[in-house]
Parts: sequence; C-alpha cells; structure tokens
Amino acid sequence: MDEQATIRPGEGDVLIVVDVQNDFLPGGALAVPDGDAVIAPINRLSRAFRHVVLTQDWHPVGHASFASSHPAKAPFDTAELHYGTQVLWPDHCVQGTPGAEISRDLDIPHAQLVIRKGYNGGIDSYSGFKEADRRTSTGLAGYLTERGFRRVVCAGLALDFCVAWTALDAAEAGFETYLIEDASRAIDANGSLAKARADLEAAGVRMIGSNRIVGA
Ligand code: VGL
Ligand code: ZN
Repeated sequence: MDEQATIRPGEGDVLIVVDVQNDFLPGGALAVPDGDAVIAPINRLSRAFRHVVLTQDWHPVGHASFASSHPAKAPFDTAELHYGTQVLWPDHCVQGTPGAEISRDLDIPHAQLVIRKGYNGGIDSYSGFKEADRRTSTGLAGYLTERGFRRVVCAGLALDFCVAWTALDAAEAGFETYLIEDASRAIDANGSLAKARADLEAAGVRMIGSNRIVGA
C-alpha cells in the first residue's frame, strides 16, 4: 500500500472501471468472490471523477479462453495457445447475453466510453489496452492520450486478472497509474493474486484505498 499517494481528480485524470458485469458478480458464470462489494465504492469513486471509462469483457461463442472449447480440459486448467499459456475459464461474458451486461447497480451515467475486449475468437484480453498476444491493441491508449489524460485510476473485477493487466498496460503506456484495492476483488486462482501484486509493484502501479481519492 502506498500511503502517501493522494489524488484530487481533475481534468488530467480518468477512472477506468473494469468488467463490472453480471457474469463476474454473485450468481454469474465466473463469479468473483465478494464481487458485488466493489459496486458501492466504485459508484462513490465515480462521482469524484469527471472522466470515466468502462471496460466490458465481450467474447464470441466458442472463445479460445473457454474450457469448453478444448476437449478434455476443465475450467482453471491451462492450455498452450499460439501466444502462450492461457488459463481456461467457464463460458462467460458471451456477446449479447445477460451475463455480459454491465451491472445495472453500477451508477455511472457520466461514463464516456465503454471499451469492449476479448472479441477476437482466438485471443483473450484481460487488459483493456492490449490483447493477450501482447500485440493487438484495443485503441484505448491512443484514446486516453488524445484526450490528454495523464493519470489513470483502475478498479473493478477481477483484481488479479483484468484490473491488474489493465493497470500494468496503463503504466507501460506512460500513465501514472493507481489501483484502488477496496474497489476491486480477486479470483485468486493458483497464486494469481500474489503474482499480480508483485507484478503491479514492480511496474510502479500504486495500490491505494479509495479514502486516498479526495471527494470519493
Ligand atoms: C476476467 C477471466 C476471464 C476478468 C475476464 O475480468 O478479470 N477474468 N475473463
Ligand atoms: Zn473473459
């Protein structure tokens, strides 16, 4: 925890709310433990930001990240895909289904952009910036740069996958990057949370509580 960092959100700051979708919430296909606990802090946080971007996991039927697409594999197994090792998941966030919808409890009418990701059938995309092949861009870095943002604040689901990868790519793209811990929850499969924390720290992403955001 970086206890020093405080943010008074202004014109150079954007909040990225990651994957607060029905399938990641209680009762969903890939429910994150305690996932609905992020909604109240995110709603509160979002009121402190003029600029908010949402991400939406958005897979076609038969996506390569689904265990069901690989004979003899089960959810949370891994598979070797053309870009490397991929964790396999239950079918989730299928395009156009209720599970893929952003939670109706999220109260951010002023969100300015919804960036969809994971729509290429053969490539997963935890990050809102770059797909898992680490080459295919969603265009988000260009968008944020063109808007003139300098600081990126990330929160949502899941801390150890899509929030972490989004924050890591934001840092790599040159944004001063924060991750709000109490407005995020983790899946924590096979040590993924400890690994994410180590990667975030190494990349200089500041892990802070929402009490460090002035006005939230
Ligand atoms: C996510 C696993 C698969 C996430 C998305 O939002 O963290 N995790 N797809
Ligand atoms: Zn996914």
